[in-house]
This record gives sequence, structure tokens and C-alpha cells, in this order.
Amino acid sequence: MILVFYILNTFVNADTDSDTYSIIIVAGQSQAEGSSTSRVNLPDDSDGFYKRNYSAADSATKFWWAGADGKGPETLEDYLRLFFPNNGIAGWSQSGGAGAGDVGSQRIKTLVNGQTRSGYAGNEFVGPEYGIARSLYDKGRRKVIILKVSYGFQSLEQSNSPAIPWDWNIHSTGKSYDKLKSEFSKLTSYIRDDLDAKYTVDGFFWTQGGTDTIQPSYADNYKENLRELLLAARNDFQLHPNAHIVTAKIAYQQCVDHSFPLIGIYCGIPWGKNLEPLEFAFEEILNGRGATVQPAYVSRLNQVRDSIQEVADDYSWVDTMDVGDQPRAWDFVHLNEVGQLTVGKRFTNMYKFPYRVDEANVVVGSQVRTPTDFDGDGIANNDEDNGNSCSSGIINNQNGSTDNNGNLGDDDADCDGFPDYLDRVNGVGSGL
Ligand SMILES: [Ca+2]
Ligand SMILES: [Ca+2]
Ligand SMILES: [Ca+2]
Ligand SMILES: [Ca+2]
Repeated sequence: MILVFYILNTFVNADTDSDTYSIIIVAGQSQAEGSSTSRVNLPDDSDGFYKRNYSAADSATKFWWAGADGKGPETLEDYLRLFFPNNGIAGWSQSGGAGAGDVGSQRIKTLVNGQTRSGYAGNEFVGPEYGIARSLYDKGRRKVIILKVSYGFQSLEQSNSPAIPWDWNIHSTGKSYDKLKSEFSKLTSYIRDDLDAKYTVDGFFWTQGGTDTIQPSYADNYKENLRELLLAARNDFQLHPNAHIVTAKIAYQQCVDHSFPLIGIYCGIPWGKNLEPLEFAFEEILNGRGATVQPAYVSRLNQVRDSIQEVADDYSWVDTMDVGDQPRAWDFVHLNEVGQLTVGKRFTNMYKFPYRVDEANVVVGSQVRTPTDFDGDGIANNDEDNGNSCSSGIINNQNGSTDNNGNLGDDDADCDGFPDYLDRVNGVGSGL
């Protein structure tokens, strides 16, 4: 017994006691932003999940948020006020470090203190990251970094509309999807080079689609656009083949049910007829024909919702959920603060996370699994970033060496689908 203990410990490298971070990605449009919310609207005097400050969870989680360009509208601003009359509320925001020279140390924040909102100090947006962070904390997860790239009103369809300068389509160049890739690269470089730590990419949550309901051709293409996005994201963000993507279905029924077309608030969305060129149904409404427009909108809304469901049905690694039951903010469209927290929790409840040991050691028989050696094989996590990527390339579809690249999820010496940091046996099966 003493001999075994000694042998195991000889594999532990003394310089490998640093952290393994768990990256969770959140992306989309205004519901991902948390538009129409303010943290001050959460209760300050209660305990638990929904209170304004949940200090343990909020400070245990790191947050890296970038809008599509980090600056928001410039020459388009007046135009966009048609949609977003309360300037800034659409959330063209980020967590700091703006500009070409931005570095991770400026961008990365602890959750609550991380959200900046020009002119709204102390009154931050509440996006799904709050619910994700708090529910993960409650599940015992630590070392979580949430990467969010969001930009209100941006479609998944490639767009030439001046209202959509940064669509999410993967074939667009220099727009939102490229922004997410570049932010992911910055974040992982920051973890690897500045923090001298390792990471795994454990989740991808998508909440988007409202703008694609406004033009019929956008709605028609939504399914294929979403399929392409998720297939690309799997590779580009180094998700494990068994990793799980969860999408939220857009749901505007409260708006459709309760709003009259009021110019200047989001509830005007059902009265949008077209984006290219921008057309609203005002003329029809004035002429008493508005009732012919809203049913057409509802069919486009359902078309996008059905597309989200069908993509989830097509892939075992994609799931979706409805959020239509959750409470909305003053505009009837966007989730309010409580709704955002609940949706964040639902994202994590639907997600299948890889094994981790976050705090106290886990003893199983003669194994001791620790926060620096998740699989208890005596090899520290950091020493399992060893470049033995499976030759079949199934781990993250990586090309080239995975050696010491910071990602523990792409090394699989025995090609059994379990990455080395969770694999304590030679041959099929992780032994966990
Ligand atoms: Ca190990
Ligand atoms: Ca690696
Ligand atoms: Ca393996
Ligand atoms: Ca191992």
C-alpha cells in the first residue's frame, strides 16, 4: 500500500497545482443581453437564488462579456432608437477592456461587478449568466468562466439591413460569429498565458431568433442557419463530441396577446413586415387592415420556434427549452430579472456536465480524486494536457498538436472518447 502511494505520487508534477477553469458560452441577441432588466429590480432583502446580491456565487464566477464590437451603434444610433428608445437599454455593452488593445485582465470580471452599462452605474443588466452562475454554484461547481457575446436585434440570417450591422450568420465576415471566435481565442489565451491555468469548454447556450421573425425569408432560412451555427460552434469552441448545446425557444406570446401596436416599444415587433427594406404595418393599421398582419407574424414566429425544435430533434447533442411561461419586463418581450434567472437555471439543469472535483476530495475505494487531479490517477490535470490527441481526431476535431494548448478536453491517448484528464485507465472506459 505504501509502495502504491509512492508510485502514484511520483507522477505528480510540482508545478501543476493551478486551476482548471470551466468555460460556459452564452450567445445570442437581446435575451442573451438581458435587455430591459436592471439588477436593482431584484430583491435585496431576501436570501437565496433571486436576491440582488448572491455574493458567494456571483463572486465565485468570472464573466467575460463582449458586444459585437464593444462600442454600440454610432452613425446608426438614431435609426436604432426606433427600436430602442431608451438609449442603452438594448445592451450594446461589454465587461470592460474596449478597444483594439484590450487584454483579458481588463475584460474579465467577477460576475456582479462585471457588467458595464453606460450611464447606468450600479444598475446592470441581468442576463442568463446570473442564473447559470448561481445554479452552477449551488450544484457545487467552481472555477466557472462565462463567456458571453451578445448584440441586441441581430439576426441569424445574413443581413444587409442597416439595423443589423452584426448578424450571427457563420458565413458573414467580421460580424458576431467572428467576434465570438475572436473573444474565445482571447479568453483561452488569457487563461493559458496570463493565469497559467488550464480549461475545458463545458457548455454552449443560445438564445436568439426574434429578429428573424420579421422578414419571411429570414424565418424560412432559420433552421438551416441554426444547424450550421451549432455544427460550427462545436468545432470552433472546442466542445467535446459528447458536449451538450442547449437553445432557448423565442416566445413572444405575451406580447402578441397583450400589446397593441405602440410605436417605439418592442411590442411593435409583431407589426414588423420586413427588414430589407424596413417596413412596418402602420399603413395597414391606419387603414384598418392591421388584423391581416399580425397573423402573418404569428406564423413566422412559429416557423422560427419550430426550426429551433427541429434542430434539437435532429441532433442528440442539442436540446431546447421553452421560456414562454417566464415573466416579462415592461415591454412584454424581454424576460424580466426573475425570468432571466430562471432561464439561466434551466439552461444548466438541461445540460450534462463533464465530471469535475471542485472542492473537497472525493474518495472512491483506493482512489482519491482531487480538484487538481479529477480522475485520481496520480497525474495532475495540468499534466494531462499532453498532446496525445486521438488519431481519429474525434476529440474536438482538432487539427495539429493538442500538446500543452491549455485545453484539457482535446487529449485522448487511447482514443476511447474520454479525454485524458477524465481517463484513469488504458483502454475503453474512463474508470470513473
Ligand atoms: Ca489525472
Ligand atoms: Ca490539450
Ligand atoms: Ca481516453
Ligand atoms: Ca488521466
